[in-house]
Amino acid sequence: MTTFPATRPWHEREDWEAEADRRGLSSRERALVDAYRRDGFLVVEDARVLDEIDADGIWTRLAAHFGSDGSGRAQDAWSDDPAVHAIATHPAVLDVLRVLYGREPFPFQTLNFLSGTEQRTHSDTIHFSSLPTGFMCGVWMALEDVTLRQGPLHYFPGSQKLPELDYEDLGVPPVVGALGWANPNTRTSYTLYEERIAALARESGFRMYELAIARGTFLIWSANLLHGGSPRDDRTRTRKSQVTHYYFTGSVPFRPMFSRRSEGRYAVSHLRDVRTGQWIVPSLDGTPVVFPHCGDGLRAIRPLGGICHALARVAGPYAVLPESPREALAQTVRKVAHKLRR
Ligand SMILES: O=C(O)CCC(=O)C(=O)O
Repeated sequence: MTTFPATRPWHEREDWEAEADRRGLSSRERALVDAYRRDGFLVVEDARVLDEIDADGIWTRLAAHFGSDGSGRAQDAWSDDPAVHAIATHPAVLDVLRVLYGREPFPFQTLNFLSGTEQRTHSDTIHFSSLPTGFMCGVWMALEDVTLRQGPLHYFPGSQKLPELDYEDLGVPPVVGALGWANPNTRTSYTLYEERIAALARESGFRMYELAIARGTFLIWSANLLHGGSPRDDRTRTRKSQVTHYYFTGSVPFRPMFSRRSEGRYAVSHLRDVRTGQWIVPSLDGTPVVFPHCGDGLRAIRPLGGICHALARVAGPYAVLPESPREALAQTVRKVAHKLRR
C-alpha cells in the first residue's frame, strides 16, 4: 500500500516557537498560533470586515434556498453571488490562515444559513480530509449579531487533538452504493456516526462552548475540532451566517465518509478554487499524483516522478483527475498545444 507523507501543519509541531521565530511572526501572530494549537479554533474580531460587502442583500438574493421556518442552506452560492464570494476570499481571513498553516489556503465550498442549523456534533474530517492530514479548516462568519437564543454554533476546545476518526474507526458500516446524499445509505451511516460522536463528546471530558458574537466576527476551526449547531431556543429569530471550507496547497482532498482508507481506496474530490474558479491540481507536498480507478467510484492515490508535475505547472490545472502517468502527460500536452495555438 502507498505510504503518504507524515507532514502536519507547522502550528502542531512541538518546536513551534522556534519555527515561529524562523517565520518572523509578530507577537500578535504568535499569540494566535499558540491559541489555535491549544484550542483548535480562533475567534477573530475585525469590525470592518464587511464594510465593502453587501452581506445583507444575500438573504434576498438567496431567499429561494430557505424554508418559511428559516431551515435550509445555500450551497456554493459563491459562483453567482459576489458578496458570498467576497466573504469566502476575504484578505482578512486568508491572511490569518496563511499564518496558521504556512501554506496557501484556497476556499472550495460555501454554505449560507439563514437560521441556526441544529446540526449534531461532528468533525469536518468525516466530510473533508486531506493527505497529508490536517490541511483543511472551516471559517464561520456571523452575518448578524448572534445571541445564545438563536441556535448558536457550539464547539469543544481541545477536541482537535483526538485521533481523526472515520467510519471504520467508529464501527459504522461503509456506505454501499452511490457516493452522495441522494443515496439513503449515506444518511443511515451518518446518523450512526453522529450517535458515536455524541457518545465520544460526552465521555471525552471536553467542555462544550457556544458562540455569541457580533456581526463580522469569524471563527476558524481546525479540521478535526468537534462542533455543531445548538437548538434554536427562539425559533422566530434568524441566525445569518456563512461557513466557508478551505484546503491548503500541496494536499490531496478526499471525503472520508465514502472512502475505505484501510483498503487504500479514496473518494477523491476534484475541486475548484473559489478565488479563481479554476480546478486545483492536488499534490502530496508538491509531488504530483495520479488516481487509478479501483471500483465503486473510488480511486487509489499514487505519487509520481517530478516531470509530470513540472509540466502540469506550465500547462495549468487538470480538467479531470488523471488516472495514470500517461493520462497526466496526455492532458498536459493537450493543454500546452491548445495554449500554443491561441
Ligand atoms: O452553523 C452551524 O450551526 C453549524 C455549521 C457546521 O457545523 C458546519 O458547517 O460544519
